[in-house]
Amino acid sequence: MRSGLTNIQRCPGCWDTLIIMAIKNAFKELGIESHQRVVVSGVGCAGKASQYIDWYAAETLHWRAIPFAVWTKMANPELTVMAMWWDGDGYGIWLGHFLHACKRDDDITYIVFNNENYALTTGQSSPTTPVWAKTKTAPNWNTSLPMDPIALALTAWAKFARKADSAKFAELKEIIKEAIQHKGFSLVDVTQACPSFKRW
Ligand SMILES: Cc1ncc(C[n+]2csc(CCOP(=O)(O)OP(=O)(O)O)c2C)c(N)n1
Ligand code: SF4
Ligand SMILES: [Mg+2]
Repeated sequence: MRSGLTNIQRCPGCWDTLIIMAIKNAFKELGIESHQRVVVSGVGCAGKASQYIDWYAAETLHWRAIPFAVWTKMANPELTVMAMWWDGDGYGIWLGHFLHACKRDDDITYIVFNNENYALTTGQSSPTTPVWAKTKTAPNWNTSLPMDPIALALTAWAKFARKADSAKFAELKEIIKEAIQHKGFSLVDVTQACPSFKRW
């Protein structure tokens, strides 16, 4: 089990690797080369993911991946810009950035690694934790219902909002390709297994 002290090492069998590989393969199949793309991440277990592959990358603060990505796109509209965020980060601490990016229809692709908990900090409830789940901050059960990211995005007028699953690699890659090709804001909310803390 991870210590929670670093976001460089990950637990054996962590499924975020599959999401990263799906993103990498999606770019490759679309013929978008490393100098044509920028991937921005926030803080979370996969925070360093933006640095694992040969793309221009920025690992930003916990809640700044979307603004950084939007500014990057404004500075150079020729670039394909992606923001990688996590459920606690993107739907909790700085939900506002997400909703306003939907509303403005910023031309970025937004991939959320949704493991339904705050994993880097060792397994607290996040905005998407199911109500029946037991977590470090809910030892009996969660007392509130989980947020629905797709419904939230649609409420804020997003035109592309899709769910995907890291266990269905081929489908995940195709959805990511569609999201990258979509002009305007696109959300892909990826259900991610977290063997250390998500036991539901
Ligand atoms: C501004 C700020 N607040 C809190 C933290 C502490 N922190 C680091 S990771 C994390 C939770 C991450 O959960 P999530 O966004 O779901 O990513 P995961 O680790 O589950 O992939 C928190 C609260 C921080 N780094 N910065
Ligand atoms: S998401 Fe879960 S399994 Fe993956 S590194 Fe974090 S704690 Fe470990
Ligand atoms: Mg999480």
